[in-house]
Amino acid sequence: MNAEISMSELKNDRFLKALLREPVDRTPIWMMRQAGRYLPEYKATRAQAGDFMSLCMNPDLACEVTIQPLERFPLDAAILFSDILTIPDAMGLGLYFETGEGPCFKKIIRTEADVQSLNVVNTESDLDYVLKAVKTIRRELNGRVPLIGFSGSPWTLATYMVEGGSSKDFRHVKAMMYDTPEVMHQLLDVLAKSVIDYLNAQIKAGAQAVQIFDTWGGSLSDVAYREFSLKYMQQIVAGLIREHDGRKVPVILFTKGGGQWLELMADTGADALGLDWTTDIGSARGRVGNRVALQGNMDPSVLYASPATIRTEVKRILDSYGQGSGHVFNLGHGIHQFVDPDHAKAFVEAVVELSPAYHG
Ligand code: 1CP
Repeated sequence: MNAEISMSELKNDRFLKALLREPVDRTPIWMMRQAGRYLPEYKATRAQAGDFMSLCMNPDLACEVTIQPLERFPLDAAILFSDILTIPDAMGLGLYFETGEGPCFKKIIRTEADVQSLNVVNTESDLDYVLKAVKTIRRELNGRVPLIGFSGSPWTLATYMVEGGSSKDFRHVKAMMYDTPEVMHQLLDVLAKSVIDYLNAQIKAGAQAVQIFDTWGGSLSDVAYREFSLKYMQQIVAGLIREHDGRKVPVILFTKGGGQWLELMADTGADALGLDWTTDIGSARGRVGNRVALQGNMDPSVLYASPATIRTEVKRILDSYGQGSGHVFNLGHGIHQFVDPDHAKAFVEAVVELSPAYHG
């Protein structure tokens, strides 16, 4: 009974259908980092919150910024406003953001003793602000579009925890991985357990699909990717709730720079794979198309070009994927902060206008 009520409540489900490769009237679209600094209204709400973490921890304001891009563009999904680094923060690392710089941690993880000193995360209490945001957003969306929950992959989270913030060369985390692989595995194991718990809690709170962001998996060698990133994402996929409230909860895996591992990623049992722009989506479909849906994959920098060029590139990607369901349009990575919102609009509208020809 519950199931029927929530299914009928969803007014636009083409995103969930495409992830399961079910027929749709047109290709659904959302944008990675669709709530963010390219939107003046986001900057205003963030200023009102004081800083980035206060924005994440305030469910009403987090809800407000989640919905902002939906008010501007005809998007087919909302993504929870939060960050992947909430888990390391809950483990006791003390996350903070210096203005104009990336994320930083007060405590850094480098040794076995450091790994053992990590707090065991209790999602319901330590990350309850995230679950409250999920519930608030679901209520406010009122079935308009589905809500995506997310987490970082264990490897990607580990890069920030060991480096102490963003990194270009991953020197400390890679030294740890090569010199003391057993310590690296201990860390990844704790992270994988926390991610499973965290995503399942988001699903129970109302997330209708989940995405695992493996932003830095592409920095690894082939062998290292399998052992230190893929293996843990596979554990996570196996541990997730796959059906809730009478509907499947699709899982999307996104490894940036992961084009060479698509078959292995499909083997994890995920429903969909996120593609960055370096892989041709048509070839990717040829390799894995019967097993998973594909999400992507326009180069975010195309949004710096004119609306006419953006439209041409959208058409090229739709042609490359070809006829039929199983494609969720997106950027190959997050939208850049200096993009003109009118160009983002031209992008979304091009997908809405051009994609019906590829269905039905
Ligand atoms: O100044 C600000 O307002 C902070 C900028 C910002 C934003 C808008 C950060 C700090 N996080 C976020 C929100 C966010 N982060 C979302 C929800 C917004 C949406 O999609 O609409 C999501 C899904 C993330 C995920 C995230 N955080 C990832 C994975 C996705 C990706 O882009 O690869 C990563 C790597 C992070 C870490 C992080 N948090 C913030 C920044 C600037 C970064 C990246 C730092 C780096 O490049 O190393």
